[in-house]
Amino acid sequence: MRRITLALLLPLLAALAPAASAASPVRRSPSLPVPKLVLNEVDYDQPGIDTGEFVEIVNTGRERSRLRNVALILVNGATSTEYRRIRLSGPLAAGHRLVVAAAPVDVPVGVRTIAMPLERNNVQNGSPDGIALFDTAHKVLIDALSYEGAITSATFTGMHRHWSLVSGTAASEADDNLHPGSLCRSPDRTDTGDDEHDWGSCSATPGAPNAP
Ligand SMILES: [Ca+2]
Ligand SMILES: [Ca+2]
Ligand SMILES: [Ca+2]
Repeated sequence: MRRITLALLLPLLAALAPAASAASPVRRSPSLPVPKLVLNEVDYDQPGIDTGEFVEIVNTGRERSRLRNVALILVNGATSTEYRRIRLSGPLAAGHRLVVAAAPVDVPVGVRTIAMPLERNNVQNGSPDGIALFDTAHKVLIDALSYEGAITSATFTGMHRHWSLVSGTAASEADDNLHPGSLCRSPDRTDTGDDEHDWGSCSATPGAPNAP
């Protein structure tokens, strides 16, 4: 006859025991904080066909940000409604740049890129049109730019609230298809809360500090 030993009993007792772990409160990871990001540079118009569009984003916070809840939303100024959304992803270290770009845009080694969905004409040329960085989890507008005019009552798909894409006075500088330049925060990353003060014309520097 087989002897019942403690070694045999332990697995049986464990199986019969109430599921203590199931009764314990479920540990949820805390929701991600709203990242500290700025739209830092935009090239929405190029000579010829617009195949080199990009949007440069900088993590201006002190912590690494996780971007899975952040969307780059493009807004049509004719209707003040969203016409394109590009979901961001992955981490972005403090001070680092992310470039959302069409395929031909070159960035420095080590700079992350996220592809725009189309080969050309992803970003409308005004006027006006707008770009928003939006935290979809907290429903917070992180940063925005309205160019070639002021969009002050934008709506995003699936939301009833209206958002102003202007901080202070709208930027008066515009991109164009005559010169290979961009719109950028100048000096690099400057954010005083007034778009007219902060945004100017630049040489295009996707993934690198802005150069007037
Ligand atoms: Ca364009
Ligand atoms: Ca341009
Ligand atoms: Ca740049």
